[in-house]
Amino acid sequence: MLFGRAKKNPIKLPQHEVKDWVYTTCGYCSTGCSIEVGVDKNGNGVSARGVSGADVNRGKLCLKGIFEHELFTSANRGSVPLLRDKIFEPYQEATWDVAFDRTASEIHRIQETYGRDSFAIVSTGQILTEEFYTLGKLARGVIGTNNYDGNTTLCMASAVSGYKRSFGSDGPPGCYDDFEHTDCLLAFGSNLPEQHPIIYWRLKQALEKRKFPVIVVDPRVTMFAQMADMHLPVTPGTDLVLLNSLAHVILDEGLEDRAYIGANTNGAQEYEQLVAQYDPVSASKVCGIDEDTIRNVARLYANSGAAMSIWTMGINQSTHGSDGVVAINNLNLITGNIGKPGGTSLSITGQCNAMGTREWSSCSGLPGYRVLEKEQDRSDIAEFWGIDPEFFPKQRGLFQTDIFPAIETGQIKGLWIVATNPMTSMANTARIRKTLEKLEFMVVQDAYSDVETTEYAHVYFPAAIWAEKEGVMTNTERRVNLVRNVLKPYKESKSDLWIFSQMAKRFENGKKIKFPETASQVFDEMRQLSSGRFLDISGMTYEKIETNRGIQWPMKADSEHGIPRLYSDGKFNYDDGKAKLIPLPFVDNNERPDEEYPFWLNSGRVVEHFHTRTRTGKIGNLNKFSPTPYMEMNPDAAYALGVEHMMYARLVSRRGDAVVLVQLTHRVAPNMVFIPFHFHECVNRLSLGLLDPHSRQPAFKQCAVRIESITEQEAAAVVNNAARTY
Ligand SMILES: Nc1nc2c(c(=O)[nH]1)N[C@H]1C(S)=C(S)[C@@H](COP(=O)(O)OP(=O)(O)OC[C@H]3O[C@@H](n4cnc5c(=O)[nH]c(N)nc54)[C@H](O)[C@@H]3O)O[C@H]1N2
Ligand SMILES: Nc1nc2c(c(=O)[nH]1)N[C@H]1C(S)=C(S)[C@@H](COP(=O)(O)OP(=O)(O)OC[C@H]3O[C@@H](n4cnc5c(=O)[nH]c(N)nc54)[C@H](O)[C@@H]3O)O[C@H]1N2
Ligand code: SF4
Ligand SMILES: [Mo]
Repeated sequence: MLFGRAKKNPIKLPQHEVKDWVYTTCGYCSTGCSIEVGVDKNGNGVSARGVSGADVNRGKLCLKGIFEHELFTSANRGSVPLLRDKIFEPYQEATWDVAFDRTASEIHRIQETYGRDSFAIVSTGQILTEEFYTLGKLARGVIGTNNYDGNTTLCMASAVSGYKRSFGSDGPPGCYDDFEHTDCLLAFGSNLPEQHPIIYWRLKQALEKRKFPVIVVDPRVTMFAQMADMHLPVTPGTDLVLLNSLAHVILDEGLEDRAYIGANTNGAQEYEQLVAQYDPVSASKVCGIDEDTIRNVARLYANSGAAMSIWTMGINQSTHGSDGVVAINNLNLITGNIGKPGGTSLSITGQCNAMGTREWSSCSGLPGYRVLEKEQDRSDIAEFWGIDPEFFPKQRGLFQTDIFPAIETGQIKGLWIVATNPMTSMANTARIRKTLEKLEFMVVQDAYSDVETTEYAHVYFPAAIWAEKEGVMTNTERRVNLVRNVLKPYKESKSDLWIFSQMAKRFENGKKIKFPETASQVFDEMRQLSSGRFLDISGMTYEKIETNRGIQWPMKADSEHGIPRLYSDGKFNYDDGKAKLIPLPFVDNNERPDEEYPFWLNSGRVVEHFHTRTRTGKIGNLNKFSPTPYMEMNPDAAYALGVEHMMYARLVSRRGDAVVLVQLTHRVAPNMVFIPFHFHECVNRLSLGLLDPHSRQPAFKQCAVRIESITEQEAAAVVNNAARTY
């Protein structure tokens, strides 16, 4: 079957005989689409289709989901554990027992020599929730390191931190169904049509039934901006100023919901004093949006019966990411738009199970939204696991982005990387490379053996991927979805769950704590630990989740359904039940364009690729749409520099340089370039990644670069070199 552009690069779907269709959930983005994998008579995954009765996607899939079955056998899947004494020597194949023994003995040696926290663990948002819970048990209860965190610090940390500051707890309060009820949608730094195509499709469906204004705030003319009623091309990194100014207009003109503010919030007075300073005239000079537009949007939002805000990385990946989230929450609190149909503050999550790690991995504390700082939480979990509560630290340790500098300074000597590829995804590649070279020992656990980070590892654990295993994942709208096991793990690769429980056996506490063998037994533990809590899942079973095509938490033991929205009763998770209105002064600390580095460097994603391309880079029908690193550049800026369309150019920042293919487009302003971050040795060679003070999330979206045209010979040398290394 052929579809897409019939003549140029059509998508080719070969015909296959499908024997069974097996229900599961897509493992790429956080939308959480129900998917059926077609399995042929030899047990191979040969096709995929959306599940029509599923509330999330109603039969649709985006192109990543359509080809997801191809990743089971795509190039360089890890097939057997690998070991070596020194980095850069060739790896030797090993049995699992030898690989586990070597890793456990290195962890013991490092912890005995330098202290328990000198061994760090960095995980992900892309394994199953049961695996997260089990890794948390291992990290917190068995190995006992406090330097344990995930790549979600690159992704959702600002949303988590902002929700906690405003509402007293993490947990996105809204759902996709809110599109059906809203009277105004404000989207910040989110390119929904490319990054969450099926959530976008849900929005389009709602708009077909009932027109309401869509306003997109993004410095770039994204696909989302093109379809919007209003596009606000905000100056990079200044959303906070815009948000404070919107609130200024609402309060100044008396458009706020006084009754809601009075009944459900604290801190109104201090907040009002602060936003009083952000009049639209002064704010427009900083955020680049003219004063009348600020006033119009503020009035539109406040006068709508129900108004909602969504956001993604344009807000989170900023030096004031957490403040940006709190500012969005503030806007919704003063207009009474939390927990009501169509009135919400909904962070669009990134990775398929970034929510699962927030809820259950113990990265920032203990399972089930418990924290290390509370004695009761420590003793509850210690008792449940059967260990001494004193084994737990009394405060959380380093965030992922602080773990790397701690390796640099010698505080951390050993590292276990689970399902993340920092050599490509962290800012300032050269610095990360030097950092990883300093480690005495590193183990990488990944579904692919060719991830760039394995170049610096001593041990490689080949992991099973996606539907080669079973368990749940939580999507953007708190919906717990089931990944049913479709195929056996590839060759000798094993599920992350099995790997964690085998490692536990090699430690003292691992003999005290039970590590159940099956995912459903682990799920039962989580259900027990969730009972009566905010994220109660005690009413769920795998069967119920499959039958309902996903269930939103909370779902108590005696109820038949999940709850679509949080805080509908106006009761928040602070002791007095009130949310906080927090004053947020704007601090301008970004690296900004100047004479030497005159362009903003913006980075993000394209629809056909996922992150560091370990998966999509190997799937022909996806990779062919963007096989090489490229940048979007404004034609006028290019003309001034003698740079041409489809020629190569060099970018230089204070960190390093990169050579990329130029694509001329008016999507970006003359003082900005945009580069998808999917390619190794590209945008993150240049990026700075200043950290947000609350969430420690890097400002991937802003730094300064200059652009140099290069000769064809120079370009050819770089491209040939890149072709050799990939
Ligand atoms: N196809 C595909 N889908 C994905 C992923 C993928 O890799 N590929 N990854 C998933 C993950 S983990 C994530 S986190 C999400 C990310 O989803 P998105 O956040 O939607 O994607 P990005 O392209 O990273 O960034 C979104 C927009 O932020 C804008 N931006 C930059 N600076 C600013 C600013 O100062 N203010 C504002 N308001 N906007 C700004 C950029 O111009 C960009 O258009 O996508 C998920 N879905
Ligand atoms: N410049 C710039 N940099 C960015 C961003 C940006 O917008 N701009 N975005 C940031 C964001 S939001 C994110 S989320 C990060 C993502 O950055 P990474 O987490 O480094 O990216 P991935 O390529 O998704 O890495 C996940 C790895 O897990 C492996 N994997 C997949 N499934 C499994 C499994 O079941 N088990 C195991 N063990 N392995 C598995 C994959 O093969 C892959 O190697 O990048 C960040 N970096
Ligand atoms: S929208 Fe996300 S969850 Fe749905 S098919 Fe595409 S990648 Fe998978
Ligand atoms: Mo992300």
